[in-house]
Amino acid sequence: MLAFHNPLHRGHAPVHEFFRGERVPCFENPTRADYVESSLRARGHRLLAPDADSSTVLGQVHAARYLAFLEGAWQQWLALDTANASVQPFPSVWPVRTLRSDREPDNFIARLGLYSMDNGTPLAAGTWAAAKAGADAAASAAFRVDAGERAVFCCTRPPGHHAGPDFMGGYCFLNNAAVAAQALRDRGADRVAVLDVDYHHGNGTQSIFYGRGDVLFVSIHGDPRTEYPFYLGHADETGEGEGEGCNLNLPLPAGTTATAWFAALEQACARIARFGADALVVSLGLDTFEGDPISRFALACADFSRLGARLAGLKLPTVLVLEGGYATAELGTNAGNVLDGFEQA
Ligand code: OKP
Ligand code: ZN
Repeated sequence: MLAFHNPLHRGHAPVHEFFRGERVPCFENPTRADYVESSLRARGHRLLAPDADSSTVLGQVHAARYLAFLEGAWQQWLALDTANASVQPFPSVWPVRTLRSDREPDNFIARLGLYSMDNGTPLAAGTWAAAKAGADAAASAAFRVDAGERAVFCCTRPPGHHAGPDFMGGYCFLNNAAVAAQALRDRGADRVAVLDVDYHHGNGTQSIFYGRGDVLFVSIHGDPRTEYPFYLGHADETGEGEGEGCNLNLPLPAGTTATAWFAALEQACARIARFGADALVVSLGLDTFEGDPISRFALACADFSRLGARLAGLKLPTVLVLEGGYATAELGTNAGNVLDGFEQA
């Protein structure tokens, strides 16, 4: 399968995140992409550098003031203190209910809170460049599929599906799946389906398309009553306005194993078929794997081949975008199994 990699992903390498009050090494780190890339090369897949500029599409899925903040954030952090080059900024205050989010404070940390949903999404020197190159990879994949390629994989990090119209969160900055879906719409697909199979609900993608009837969002994920992102992803979220009925959440309890998970996948596929999509974008999180250190489903390596085959069965031009997956040593195997399962179906 043709794949785009992200030549700048390594510049996004924050050192630590918070976990139960302690600082721990980042789960979302550059070795993830290394494992996936080397597995794909070993299995004979082609890896190209992005050849499209996602700027226009980014302006359609994210707010201009959020993009401007993200692009300049590291420089503004350094401007506070040159010693900040080796320190990670974290938000410490957020505009929750009753507080105003329409005005940007001057204070950098206050603006970081305005544009963040959590304190688990650290910035590094190369974050903007990495996230932008990842969005370029997603746009490149969409353009290839529009030009007739059956399926294209986007092997990129940081992930994107928690990033909403105007905020970062859950290790995500720019919503790569939304970029791919919007790029497909711009190139003439009348209806696009986004299927999110990451363990965590893709709150950002849902929010970006919630009021739209031209993009269906379907997600299978850990029940937000117990799992991140907690505040979105329930079954009663069905879309609004033009988008009413074009959002389907299939939350499953922690501990779910293959039988129940693939039953939910059948429901998802039935909804996508009924929608009459012209193209499919898959938010391919691999953290449903039984060995994942921060997730609680139990798919085995072989289940990812079955997933790939089922996705191919939808018979739609398909962009697959890497999201989560933190059992790094097995990440290459699981990504490769999806791609090979897809191609051998
Ligand atoms: C991103 B993706 C523990 C951090 C957990 C949230 C998980 C983000 C998952 N301090 N952070 O959907 O795989
Ligand atoms: Zn995830």
